[in-house]
Amino acid sequence: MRLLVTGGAGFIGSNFIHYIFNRYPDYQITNFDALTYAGNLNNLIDIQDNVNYTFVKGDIADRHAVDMVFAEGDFDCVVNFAAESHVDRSISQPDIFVRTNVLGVQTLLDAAKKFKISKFVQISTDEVYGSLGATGLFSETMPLSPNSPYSASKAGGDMLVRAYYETFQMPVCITRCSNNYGPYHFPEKLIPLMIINALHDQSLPVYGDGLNIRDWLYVEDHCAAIDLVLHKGIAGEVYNIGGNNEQTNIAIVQDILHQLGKPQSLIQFVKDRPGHDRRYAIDASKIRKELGWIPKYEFNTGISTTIQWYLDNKPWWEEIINGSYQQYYTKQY
Ligand code: NAD
Ligand code: TDX
Repeated sequence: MRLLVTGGAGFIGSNFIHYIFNRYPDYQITNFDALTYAGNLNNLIDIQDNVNYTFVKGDIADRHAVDMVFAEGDFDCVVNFAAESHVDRSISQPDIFVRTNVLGVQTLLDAAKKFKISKFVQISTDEVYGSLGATGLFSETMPLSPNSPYSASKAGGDMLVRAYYETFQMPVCITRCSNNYGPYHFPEKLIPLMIINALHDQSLPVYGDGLNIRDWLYVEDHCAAIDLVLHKGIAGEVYNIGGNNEQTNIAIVQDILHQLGKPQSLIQFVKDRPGHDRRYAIDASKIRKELGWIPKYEFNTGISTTIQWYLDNKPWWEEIINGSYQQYYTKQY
């Protein structure tokens, strides 16, 4: 298999490349990534010299660069992780989200069509469905109702993938996963931010009342689901992915402080995120039944493993928080 992974230097993409290498050591992987602030080749340092791994720096919205990588790669399949992924940044700077998450997807689809790719997997998100009330779950047949510029741009990408299936019969699948956590998670996101702030005895900024709910999944379980969709997913189908693990933000933050032996007084309630979705919860019965996906990690195990990873990999996150990310974070508060 010759596989193109776009956005492979980010959080989930780099975990996915590791996952695929462990499971299919003979696969040839090309990682095409623009190396934005979120892209980090240190995530892949252990495989950078592997003969079956190639890194190409490039932008998915740059047609020339995309055509070049497809022409050289002779790929069988594409998995697209490349995206602007942080909701807060989409509120202050929506333009780049539309460029990458909509135009970038269309550019990749055109190349996949031209080079007759046999499977294109678009990595989307549960956020395209909008926000839930106290009950109910997101199912694949629900109308899309995105509330942030991030989720609206992801929904735009999904609509193009759908349209290329309907119009050109392209072999595409879409996955919509809930919140991931685990190694290599960029420290602007809730869980790594809270771990790192706690380790520095800095305040932990909880938006609003802290009672917003997310459905958390350990990243390796997400990778296993994508593996199944890549190999067995039916063209034109959407697969929801989630671990039935709803948590309020405040419960997660309290747990992190408890596990690190830090005082709960570090919690600071701050101004709410505009348009903050109240609750996400996934019905993943389709991928469980049709593709046989079973998540392996309980939240208790996954969160402890994640906290330990941040304790063991201080140089990885120190390099990030000492760089340009610091300017963004200082501007936030
Ligand atoms: P991330 O921000 O950690 O990584 C994104 C990667 O894409 C980075 O390596 C970045 O350099 C690259 N990239 C950005 N713009 C690019 C462009 N124009 N061209 C090429 N590369 C570009 O994101 P993540 O958390 O790993 O998310 C990966 C995908 O999974 C995204 O599509 C996201 O919408 C989706 N997703 C994320 C979560 C989550 O909880 N993190 C949940 C569900 C779905
Ligand atoms: O400092 C914070 N304080 C806080 O209370 C941050 C960064 C977040 N939060 C809250 C907002 C959310 O309710 O925690 C929750 C999780 O926030 P994020 O980590 O920013 O994730 P979220 O907005 O839920 O989106 C994530 O999951 C779906 C990813 O960033 C998306 O890329 C993915 O599609």
